[in-house]
Amino acid sequence: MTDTAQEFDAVVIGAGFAGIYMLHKLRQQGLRVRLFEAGDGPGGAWYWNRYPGARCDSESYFYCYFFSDEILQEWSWSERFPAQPEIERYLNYVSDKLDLRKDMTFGARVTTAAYDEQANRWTVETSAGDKVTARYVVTAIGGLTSTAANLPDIPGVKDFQGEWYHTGHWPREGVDFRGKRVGVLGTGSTGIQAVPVIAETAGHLTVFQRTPAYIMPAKNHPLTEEYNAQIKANYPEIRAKVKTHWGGQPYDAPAYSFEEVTPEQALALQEEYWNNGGLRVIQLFKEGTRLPAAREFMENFFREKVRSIVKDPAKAEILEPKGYPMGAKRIALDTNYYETFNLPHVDVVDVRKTPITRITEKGILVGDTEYPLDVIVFATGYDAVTGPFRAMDIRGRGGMQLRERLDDGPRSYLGMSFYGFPNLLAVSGPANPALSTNVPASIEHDVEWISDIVDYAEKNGFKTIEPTEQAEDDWTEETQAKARGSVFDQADSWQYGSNVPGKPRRFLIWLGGLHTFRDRCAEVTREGYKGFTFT
Ligand code: N01
Repeated sequence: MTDTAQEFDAVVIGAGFAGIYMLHKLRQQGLRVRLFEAGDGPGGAWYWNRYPGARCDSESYFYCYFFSDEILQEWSWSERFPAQPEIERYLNYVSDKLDLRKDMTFGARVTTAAYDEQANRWTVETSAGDKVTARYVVTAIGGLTSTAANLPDIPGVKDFQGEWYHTGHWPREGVDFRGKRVGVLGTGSTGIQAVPVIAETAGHLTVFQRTPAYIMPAKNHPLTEEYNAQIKANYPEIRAKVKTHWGGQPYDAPAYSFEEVTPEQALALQEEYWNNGGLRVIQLFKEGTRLPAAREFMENFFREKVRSIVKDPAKAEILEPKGYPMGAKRIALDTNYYETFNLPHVDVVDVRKTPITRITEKGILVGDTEYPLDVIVFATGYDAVTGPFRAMDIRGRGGMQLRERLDDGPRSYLGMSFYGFPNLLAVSGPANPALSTNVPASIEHDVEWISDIVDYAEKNGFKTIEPTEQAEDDWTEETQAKARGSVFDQADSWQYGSNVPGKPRRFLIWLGGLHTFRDRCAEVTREGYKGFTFT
């Protein structure tokens, strides 16, 4: 427990990619900082998400920090798409390398942060009994966080007598599926990664699918020393590309226009992208998923792939992505997902066609059919972006509740600050581009921008940083305007908040792209932090 009497310059909440770098930056500025983390070690999302098959969908050579050449050169990734334990090791390595642990308190979930206008200090309390004060509070809590795990409101969900787990709260010691009847509910990125690994040991596996995802093969493989050496030699160029790319990825712009290639060429290109693996599929054509003809072509290609891999036509029919346009929900990466349904002990049940009636003591009732289960795995996602903020009691000027401010959807200025909450800053908060990009790249940007504005306030003798209400209103509206008419508008998804009953359908992410966001934030800085007031 951290000494009750302790006063800090800044408190950072969370020890994932964002919190680790934020702590480092603020400490470099000479501030006295304390970081609180609910888990027992660094990792954030990569600490909690230790479900079977958990793996990153971005390639390891750019799913990492770019701020330190030494770290880039010293650390070597072992696989193209790193698995959870390796990313957790990486974040532990960075924490040790920068000697951050001494300023981190683990096993302490921040419950309350309250602003005292008179003293201009925040009082932060944790589940472990810590109570400290600070001038600044920086949230680094992520948008898809274990505190906001989404357990579906299916009747009887608490009646089940067997074991059940949510993928976002996976037990450290793992789960023994050997010989058991397992049900997986949810077929987003997480379920798709977990299913093939669970099937390796389960006695019988039933996958309950409501919406079939569009899925690309990861084509994951180990990385050779030679490849890593080449990557390390190219890091200056890779970093430059990350900084100018829409999604913070070191990829070149698409070279082909769908309208300029023949159908045969389009097919050959699509096949090449499929064989290379990874999420670049929607970057194949210049038109992306915007041109309906290009999108339909890609959608049909995907369906054909499912039919060619899954031998049982009835299963293939259920698994084929349909009912919404590709790109309206996040495309997933798999390793042997479709192949798993060729195993005799693996079934898929279409719970869109026949909805789940209830969860019983013994299993899941779909229509009138009960599926008896020993274990249920809920891969049902998150109350994303606003959920992790709403899980804390954050009170600003005049007792204003951030939770209430976020009732109607995401609200912020630049996804990093909130009107009414002086000196509360958020790395990749609501209405920020991070979750539409290579997240560590967005995080690095936000951490550096926050560190700069804090530095500006400190050097100019200002005590508070706060956006104007107008700036927040405008940014909040712009976030919705950017999503309106986009492909996301055509489906329910966590990005729209429509995966959680009762949550308003408001887009949670600023969709302008990371390169544009960098420019916008730089412009705000250039214009004397336009939209902010300092006192
Ligand atoms: O969650 P999801 P996730 N009855 O919300 C189903 C990131 N991520 O944990 O689509 C039946 O996408 C729901 O069905 P439907 C990534 O950004 C990253 O998989 O609502 N089904 C859906 O199938 C990702 O997008 C990596 O019809 C119900 C599933 O549960 C985000 O995390 C790896 C239901 C939830 O899918 C979230 O992914 C993994 C109900 N009542 C995840 N309620 C990386 O590689 C929900 N579902 C970095």
